[in-house]
Amino acid sequence: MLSILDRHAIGQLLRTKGVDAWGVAANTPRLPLAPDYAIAISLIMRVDQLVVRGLRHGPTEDYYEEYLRLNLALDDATGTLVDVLRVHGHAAERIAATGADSGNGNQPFPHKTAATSAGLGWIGKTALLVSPRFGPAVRLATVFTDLDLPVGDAIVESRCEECRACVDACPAGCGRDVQWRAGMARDDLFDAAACRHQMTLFGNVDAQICGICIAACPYTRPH
Ligand code: B12
Repeated sequence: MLSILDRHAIGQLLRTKGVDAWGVAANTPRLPLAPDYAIAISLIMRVDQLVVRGLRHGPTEDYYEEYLRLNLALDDATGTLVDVLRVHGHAAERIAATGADSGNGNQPFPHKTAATSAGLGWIGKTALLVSPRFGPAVRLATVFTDLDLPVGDAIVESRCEECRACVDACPAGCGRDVQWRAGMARDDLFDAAACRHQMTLFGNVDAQICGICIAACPYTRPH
């Protein structure tokens, strides 16, 4: 049991849970679709690099396994963090890695909103969170709480500049080659319906996933 719950203690806890990066965002004023807590903690787990390399032409079984593994690991990390926050007398609620169980009807809180607001990255040209350390090869989850923590500097615009690697790689042409700014409507950036349809076309994996845009990003490659 952690005796003092501060940024350092939370960092230690999250490391033991396999979290690769995390940050804190202010949730006042309330972020779109967010529950009513002052603080959002954004968690990142990196997708295995070897698995990402196999994604250049479409999804693989290995990627699907990794996707499931990361969703479970993220949900374990957020579940533990919520438990620890509550034991210390704080209100806390987690948003699951995937699915629509945020308590906001059918629309989940978008994890990317907390991640950019915490300064963990920006939104790229195919609407993914691009971490400067890991590229878009990450999965995300979020915990909301009333614990007072120092917040990160929000990133409010894209750093992709002229790069259009993900736009050119996408077989469905989902990216519109637009530079993201915080608050921009997703449709101005990205065609989610075309992405969703494309994911039904891959016959080799029994799941609706893709990942070509993740593999295409120069930030994904090890440097
Ligand atoms: C529904 C869904 C889909 C749908 C729709 C995609 C979409 N972009 O909306 C479909 C089925 C098409 C899809 C596809 C994929 N998805 Co998906 N999906 C989700 C899910 C469950 C909900 C997303 C949603 O509906 N959001 C509503 C829209 C409006 O928001 P958004 O586009 O997600 O995010 C916007 C806001 O965050 C806003 N924003 C960002 N910063 C800020 C700051 C401020 C202040 C404001 C106001 C707004 C703002 O800009 C973002 C971009 O438009 C999330 C999990 C979650 N709860 O976030 C995963 C999630 C977005 N998916 C993810 C992934 C990886 C994928 C796929 C690669 C599939 C795969 N695993 O193979 C593809 C690629 C899609 C792509 N290039 O964007 C990851 C993204 C990781 C990352 N690096 O960004 C998520 C976060 C899951 C996770 N736990 O990691 N997905």
